[in-house]
Amino acid sequence: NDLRVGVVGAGMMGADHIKRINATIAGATVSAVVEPDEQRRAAALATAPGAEGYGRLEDALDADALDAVLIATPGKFHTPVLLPALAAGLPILCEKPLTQDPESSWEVLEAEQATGRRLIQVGFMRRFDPEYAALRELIAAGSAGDLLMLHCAHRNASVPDSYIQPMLINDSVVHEFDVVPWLAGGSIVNVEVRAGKRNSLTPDRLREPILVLMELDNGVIVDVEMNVSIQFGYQVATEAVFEKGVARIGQPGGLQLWQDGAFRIGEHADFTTRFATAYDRQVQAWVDAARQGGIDGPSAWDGYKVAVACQAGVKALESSGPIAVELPPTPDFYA
Ligand code: ISE
Repeated sequence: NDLRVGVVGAGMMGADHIKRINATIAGATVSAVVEPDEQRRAAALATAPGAEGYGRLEDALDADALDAVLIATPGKFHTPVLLPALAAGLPILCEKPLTQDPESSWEVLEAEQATGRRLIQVGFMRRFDPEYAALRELIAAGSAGDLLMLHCAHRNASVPDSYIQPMLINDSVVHEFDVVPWLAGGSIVNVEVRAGKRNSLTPDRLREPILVLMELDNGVIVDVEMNVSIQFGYQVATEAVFEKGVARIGQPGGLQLWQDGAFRIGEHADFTTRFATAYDRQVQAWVDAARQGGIDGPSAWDGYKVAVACQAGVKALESSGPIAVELPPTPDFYA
């Protein structure tokens, strides 16, 4: 039997996941679309034959319309969806961030622990990107020597009107806060943000690009260029510096064209194509695990750790110098 997935939130990511589940993912179908906005709900339902529409998750739960929940609302709406989904004992794939701050993330951890099972997978999809996975293997294998530094570039062509200054951290660098420790095998001890010359093309409400510096407890240092008005396209790339070499991921690929005295290669316009393979692999891994009642990917504890790093990152955005990232001991449940 297919896993009946309820997708909560039918914005850009929700609509993308609905299409993905019905077209690409084996063993799952979208059975419910939960979206308060009627127009968006209708548009999503038109792409999901057989699915029922609901305004609230509770109504879909009352109708026994789903076996698992994919949460794709903006981060500030995650807690009120996570709590009833946990109470119903359903496996959950929650788009990043887990929640907006460490306090609410802790509340979610407690609710998950009360169910006695790990039910929440957080949508840090970069862990499912083949190149990130290859770099992690290289680091772990040690064949190029120890990892010393990571230079990360995180560039968006532009951002929507709803994107405000703290989202540079909470919505964007949130990914590096998860994937950097996953790659480098340490945890973040502090975060610093430097803002240099402002891009005159960025919206008035933003001051960027920014340079985010992180120090890990294993001595590795990391810089992230966070840039959301780069105009030309979407680019997420990393250069890893080892004792005996350098590795790069996220370089443009595909068709190369020499014409009219110039050389061209394509670049992505946004994350839906750049990380399409990662999203596919992430959702398939989750569906396979959810059919057995579990998860297969970043946990709620990973989500909590990132929330703590984001809180330090936002503080760093508003002050000068490094801000410490202080984590409580890992609860036994997540050890
Ligand atoms: C967006 O919300 C994402 O999650 C993308 O992966 C990220 O690159 C972008 O900067 C965010 O706004």
